Amino acid sequence: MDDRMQVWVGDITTLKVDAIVNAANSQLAGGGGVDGAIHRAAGAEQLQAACRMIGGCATGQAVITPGFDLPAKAIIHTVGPVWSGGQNNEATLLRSCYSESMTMAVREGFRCIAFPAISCGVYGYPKEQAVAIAVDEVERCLETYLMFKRVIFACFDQSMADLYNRLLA
Ligand code: AR6
Repeated sequence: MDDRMQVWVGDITTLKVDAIVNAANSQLAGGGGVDGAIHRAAGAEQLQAACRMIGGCATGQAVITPGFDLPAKAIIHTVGPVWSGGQNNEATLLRSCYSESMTMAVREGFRCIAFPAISCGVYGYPKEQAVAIAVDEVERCLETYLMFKRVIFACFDQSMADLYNRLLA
């Protein structure tokens, strides 16, 4: 496994990295979960204004805003698929969230970014499957993007971190 991938347990909004990735909704309207935490920590009004300027983001795509009050320079907002049984292109769309976010980071010259477990909360993606896609796709991107120093999988709890650690071991 590529040792540039790391697992970390805690609140992603505290990370001083080039960019943190947000598990957003397609309206970029803010919400609960990690999205809510990011909006609060970045400064809800200013982040919402930036999101309104962009307008929206399709599932599997990524857009970028400044990090505002966050320690991170930028926020890459990506929209994960809602799990609806697995026959509705969920895996391809989730994979795309990771590759589009990595591509966006490279375009910005970023070297260090952090991902939450996209779609693993409200959107109901089976966690083991989601984690396998996350690790596989990030590893694939890192093979191409040699300039990356670190990709952090930020987990809210230890049980999620265990799923990543099992794959990265
Ligand atoms: N730091 C790191 N991880 C977190 C944090 C945090 N501060 N808070 C939650 N998580 P979710 P989704 C974890 O529901 O499933 C929102 O309302 C959480 O434990 O945030 O992609 C949006 O607006 C879980 O493992 O995102 C969308 O409508 C993971 O982050 C919708 O939820 C993702 O859970 C997106 O749903």
